[in-house]
Amino acid sequence: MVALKQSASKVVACDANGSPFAEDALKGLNATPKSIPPKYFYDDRGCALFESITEQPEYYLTRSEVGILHDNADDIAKLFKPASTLVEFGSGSSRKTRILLAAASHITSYIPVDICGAMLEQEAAGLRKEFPHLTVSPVTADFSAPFDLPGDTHLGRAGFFPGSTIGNFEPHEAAAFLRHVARVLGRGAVLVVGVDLVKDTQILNAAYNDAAGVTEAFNINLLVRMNRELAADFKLESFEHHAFYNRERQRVEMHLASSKRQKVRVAGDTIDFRAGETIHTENSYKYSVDSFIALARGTGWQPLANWTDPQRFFCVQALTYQAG
Ligand code: AVI
Repeated sequence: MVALKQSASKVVACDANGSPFAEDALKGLNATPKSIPPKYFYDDRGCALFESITEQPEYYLTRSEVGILHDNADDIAKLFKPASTLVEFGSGSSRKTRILLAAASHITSYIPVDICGAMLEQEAAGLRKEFPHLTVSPVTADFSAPFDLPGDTHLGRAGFFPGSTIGNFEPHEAAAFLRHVARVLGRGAVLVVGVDLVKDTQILNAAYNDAAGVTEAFNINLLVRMNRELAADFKLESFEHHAFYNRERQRVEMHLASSKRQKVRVAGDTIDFRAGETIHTENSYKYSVDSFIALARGTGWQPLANWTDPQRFFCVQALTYQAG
């Protein structure tokens, strides 16, 4: 389905020939306009750069969401049924989950789902020590594709999808993802989801153009990765990081712009670039509280509550699924 971040997970390393990465890159680079799915940002270096982005002063998203979770953890915890199972879609380091688990001791089972099995096991071991009453059952899987929940989780199921990763889906893909979550969790489920909000263009542009150049390095790392894994010969100095808010589409777009006319070899193919032509590498959709609720309602989820930070930069939404 969609170009997803897969949290801090690492995309499996690929050979240049016939690999999903080679196939997706060539498909995108031979299309007009050119694009590459953003899931390919997240090799080891990309994961580390993303962690660093979340610490940049301009990147308000993580700070705002963590603040909201801290300030409202008790209210969020009240929405979970006794002996609930919490399923996290794309758990990464489970940092934000710890805030919920600490406030909700009646969550007795936690299922982190992530494509990166090694990180899952490491995090699971830490969580078992920190929360001895908690059964931690990691599932190594692509969280946007069907997967089976382990164990007996019928008592109460809750989902957690923080980080505004939902914003990296096209809106119709976000709707498909919410339907998928409903299928995984079932009737009566609660879903807590982090959503970045529409705001002043300058604040959005700054968040994706931090002064330290970390987001730029994150974007350029896609070329580094293609050079290494797809036998490509991108000259890094002839591509520029472009990130800007597209007000009409309510999304921040990231591109890599070719500063000149050039040819690049990628996985045995030759790709022509015009001067100024870009590779579209990511969309990050921004919602209003109400537009996200409308999207969720359209997929059968009903709003239970929502919380924003004092600046109304970010929103944590709680939804329930009673249909089906
Ligand atoms: C993972 N995702 C929500 C981030 C975002 O803000 O769209 C990825 C990112 N791209 C550039 N900076 C951060």
